Amino acid sequence: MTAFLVIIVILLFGISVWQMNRIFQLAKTKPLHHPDIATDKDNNQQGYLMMGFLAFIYILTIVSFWLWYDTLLPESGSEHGSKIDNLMLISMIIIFFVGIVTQAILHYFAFIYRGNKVERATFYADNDKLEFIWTIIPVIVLAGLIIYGLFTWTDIMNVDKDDDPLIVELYAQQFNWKARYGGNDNTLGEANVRLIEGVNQLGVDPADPNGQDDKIVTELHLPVGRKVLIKMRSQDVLHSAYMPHFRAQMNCVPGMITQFAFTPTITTADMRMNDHIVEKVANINNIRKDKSEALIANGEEALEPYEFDYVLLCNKICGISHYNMQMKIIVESEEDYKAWLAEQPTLAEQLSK
Ligand SMILES: [Cu+2]
Repeated sequence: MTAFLVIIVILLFGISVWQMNRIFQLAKTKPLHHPDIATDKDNNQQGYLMMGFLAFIYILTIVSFWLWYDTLLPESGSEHGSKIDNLMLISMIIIFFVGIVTQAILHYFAFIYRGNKVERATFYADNDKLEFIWTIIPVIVLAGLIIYGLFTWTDIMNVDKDDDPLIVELYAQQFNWKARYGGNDNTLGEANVRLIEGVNQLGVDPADPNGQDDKIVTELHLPVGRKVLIKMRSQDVLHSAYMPHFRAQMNCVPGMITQFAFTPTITTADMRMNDHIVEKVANINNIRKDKSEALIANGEEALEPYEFDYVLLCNKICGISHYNMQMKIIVESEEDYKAWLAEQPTLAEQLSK
């Protein structure tokens, strides 16, 4: 693979040197009938190629939507998610509308005003009215989008203390996640990387009474319908806690605590029955089935069938195993959540072992 890439790079470098040489040759003044001077036939050909390219990018866009539309995320599993989805949808509609119209105009003008031997281009310095129009329209549209985005952002990021959110810490390290619950008092004990020792892998201060009942786990369980305030720390490098199904993402920065709050609205069990998810899972399992057949033919074990789960991923390229830095998230009823949490040992219990 590396050798292949090296060959490609050398080849492209050679082509660019050759092309640059051609540009220098063309830049030299030549007599009117020199073969390097474009004829009407060349201009026509370039003009039609422009229109052909316009058709190509439109067809490519339509085919991409057709083939990969179903790889988009399913319905959001959090309360604020629909606001992000709306913001995204409106931005995309504007981008696509502007893109489609300006590309059409750009290519059409290149085609209709392609060079020919008899006509000369008009020298046209400027037009204040036109420039005013194409400046003011983007200003208004962009200002509208930015203001709408800022309102959405503050709406999502403001945590109302009266909501009594469940406090959970997400702790990032190369290359795994750990979660820490505040225990019965829903308060996390102070922590610092300098206090990491033995089983106390998150550096929770043993002298802080709030930390005694903290619970450290490797799977995130959340009760449906309750706001959760996630506090993030990183042990080593920049990571990013990314929960695509909840439309939530926040950087984890060594030396500081960042936070994000959201309310899960759909349990894992309900999400598994969502039509879009059912279709995705079936698709993945079809691919797995084909792979399994190849594996069995090689005398290896077949792949397990895939089942949907919410997932926490790392969205910052943080090192060699970044791609595998993930944690399962389970959204369940309040009772199931409480039963699960009761089974987890507290930090005091872990430390005394
Ligand atoms: Cu990471």
